[in-house]
Amino acid sequence: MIPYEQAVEELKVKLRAIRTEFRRKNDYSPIEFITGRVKEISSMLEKANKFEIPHDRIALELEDIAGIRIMCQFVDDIETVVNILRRRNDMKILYEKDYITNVKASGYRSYHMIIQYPVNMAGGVVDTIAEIQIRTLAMNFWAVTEHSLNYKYKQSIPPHIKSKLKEAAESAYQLDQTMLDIKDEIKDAQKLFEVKSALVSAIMNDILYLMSLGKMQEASRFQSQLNKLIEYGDVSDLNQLHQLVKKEINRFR
Ligand code: 0O2
Ligand code: 0O2
Repeated sequence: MIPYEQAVEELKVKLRAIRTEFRRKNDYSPIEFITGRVKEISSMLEKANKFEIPHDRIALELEDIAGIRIMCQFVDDIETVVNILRRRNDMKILYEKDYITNVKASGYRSYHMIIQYPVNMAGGVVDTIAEIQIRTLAMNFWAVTEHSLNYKYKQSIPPHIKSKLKEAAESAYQLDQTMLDIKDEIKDAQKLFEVKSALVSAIMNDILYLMSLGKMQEASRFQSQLNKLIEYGDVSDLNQLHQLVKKEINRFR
């Protein structure tokens, strides 16, 4: 399992870096969060038995031993993420499955990319296969819930629960559509939050610098102004305070 564990760990780090990159630029990130796992042995054996895969061929035929899940806030973020992944040169996309256009009979929606990912082991490069599932938070909520019911009922969920689940899948899809309608509004609010928190960090850094110059009184005055603005101020108030702190630093430098 070592190459698969390595693949999952590397992919999580690399894909989380995409989110960090967007956020550092105070930009909206199409990725909300990422999880990853190596398939449980019991789950591998169950799948091998279902598809009559001989145990010595499991590593070759099961494509989701290494699994990565990327969660997005909005349906159209999925396409953005897919395009980002298609452009990467550290993985090779073998094929894609679009269960968003082609909803599964269960109600399952998600976009899957099966990739080949090389892992550098002590003895050389090992090509692993991994499955990347890309879905919205609503699709994920539904899939995780349905998955646990499948586990409980050993794949045969009673018909009345099955039909409730299909209804819930449609509601989740409707929720995604409604959220898409107000996406710009939500994105603006989130961007504003990023800009404000970047400004607060910059002011805090400058206040600490003033302290390091021994200007405790000035620093404490700015600190109490900042405390008020964190609660009630807007971006322009914070900008003004930032300019004042910088001016003060220049005076003492
Ligand atoms: P942050 O800053 O919260 O994004 P590991 O690599 O060991 O750290 P592992 O074992 O894969 O991570 O953890 P897990 O439980 O799969 O979760 C991975 C990340 O997804 C964690 O964040 C969780 O906080 C985040 N996460 C899980 N569920 C949700 C959810 O429902 N909503 C949101 N927004 N995040 C969730 P990080 O990467 O540790 O840091
Ligand atoms: P786990 O526990 O998530 O690892 P299949 O023919 O559907 O049995 P196949 O051909 O390998 O499976 O590929 P598919 O359909 O793309 O499914 C791969 C994975 O997608 C599944 O892994 C699930 O994680 C997810 N998935 C597919 N269909 C459903 C569904 O109806 N409900 C939920 N909740 N998840 C689904 P595993 O192996 O089932 O399990």
